[in-house]
Amino acid sequence: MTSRTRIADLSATADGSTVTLGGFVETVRDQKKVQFVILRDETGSVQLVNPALRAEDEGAADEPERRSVTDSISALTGGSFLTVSGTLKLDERVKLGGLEVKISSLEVTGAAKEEPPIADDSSVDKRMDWRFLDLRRPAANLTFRAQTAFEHGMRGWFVGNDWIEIHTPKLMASASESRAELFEVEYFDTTAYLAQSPQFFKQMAQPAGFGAVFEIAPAFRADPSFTARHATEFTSVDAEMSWVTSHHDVMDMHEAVLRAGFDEVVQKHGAAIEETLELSVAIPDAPFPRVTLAEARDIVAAGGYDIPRADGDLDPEAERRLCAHIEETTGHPFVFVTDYDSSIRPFYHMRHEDNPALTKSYDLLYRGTEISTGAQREHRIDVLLEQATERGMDIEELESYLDFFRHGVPPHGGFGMGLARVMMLMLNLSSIRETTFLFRGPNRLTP
Ligand code: AMO
Repeated sequence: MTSRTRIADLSATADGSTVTLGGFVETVRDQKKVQFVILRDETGSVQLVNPALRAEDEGAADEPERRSVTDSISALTGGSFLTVSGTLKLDERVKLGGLEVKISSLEVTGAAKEEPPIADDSSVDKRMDWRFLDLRRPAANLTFRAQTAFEHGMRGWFVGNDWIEIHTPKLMASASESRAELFEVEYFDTTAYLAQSPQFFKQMAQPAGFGAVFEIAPAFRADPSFTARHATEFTSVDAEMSWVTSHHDVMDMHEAVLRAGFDEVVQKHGAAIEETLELSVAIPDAPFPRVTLAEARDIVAAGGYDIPRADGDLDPEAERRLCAHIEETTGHPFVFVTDYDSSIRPFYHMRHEDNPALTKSYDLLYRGTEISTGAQREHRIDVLLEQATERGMDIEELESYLDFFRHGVPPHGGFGMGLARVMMLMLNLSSIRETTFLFRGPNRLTP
């Protein structure tokens, strides 16, 4: 293992120390009297300096070494990985962090054979073609650090509250959500489907007596959309817990999980996000605003917008308008929209006792975009069967799911949330392509 100092740790290292760094070349300035290299590692960047040999240096013991450093720098290609040793000099005049390293030895450990094919202003598609180089951008690096903290904060909440983490199969015998968005996979002499959601399996943990479970894992949707918020493969954060009395219990839990995630991001990276992305991330206040779908429709209509969808669901424009209204009136960037019509919700959502036309469900919107769906589930087998039949579901195909409800199951509910969507909105980025490590869409399967 190469022993090296991470660039972020240089500022806490004593002036005059000998340090070894490892990173990639961001820029080279090869001047007559002095050479400068900006080296970046996963924590930051630093200026390396190599003064030119002077007449009086000739014949000195270190002359061959210094000559070789100079020649190596002259031949450097942008993007090459280097190991560099040198003397740390704290110098306030240096723009980059007030320090620089005077090179004593340099090894090109991973040479770039060509200059980088992309620049910061390349198109998103081109950047995605060269994603491993695109990810070298400090903002991209920070995005995934923030995501790590966000997941860590949420996982910390789940584990701290004694939840069980599960890993459910991504190969399934039947659809769990709409059949329209299903990927089929040849599976020996039969057909399997890629899981659209861990919905059935996280619910199965309830009759298993697990109490409360979560999963952060891939989900697949054969959705041909090219929007900023759709992928064919995405990371879904799923939670499901027993003993809920309504979808409001699920929302209480959901906002606590989110706040724990945000808390971790703010603590670990709030300052860096402010500096690099020029935005301030705040922990959202609880409780988050909650409006019913009927109220949401009224709010949007009062703002002069006619929702074009025949089924009465909010379209993306209505979601944007609703969020803008909530933000304006409450200052809150999130809003739960509750009590969706039964006709536009999956068969497994529980309906209101006193009004079966409405479900005990919600969508969570953040800055104008849906990030999550949640609900109390129907756990009474006779009612569930009725709802599935009413929907024209293939009951035979559902048998193994329906079995979960025939041997005793507590009331339960949960949510599924797209990780990349939350990160996109939190960091004010334009697309989930920016917050997905390797994006998968209808015409993207590489790299
Ligand atoms: P739903 O289908 O609404 O609900 O999905 C939940 C959340 O997953 C994210 N998401 C997507 N992200 C990127 N690309 C996609 N194609 C995509 N599709 C969905 C969104 C969405 O809000 N089983 C239910 C959840 C539950 O009730 O527990 C479900 O999957 O952020």
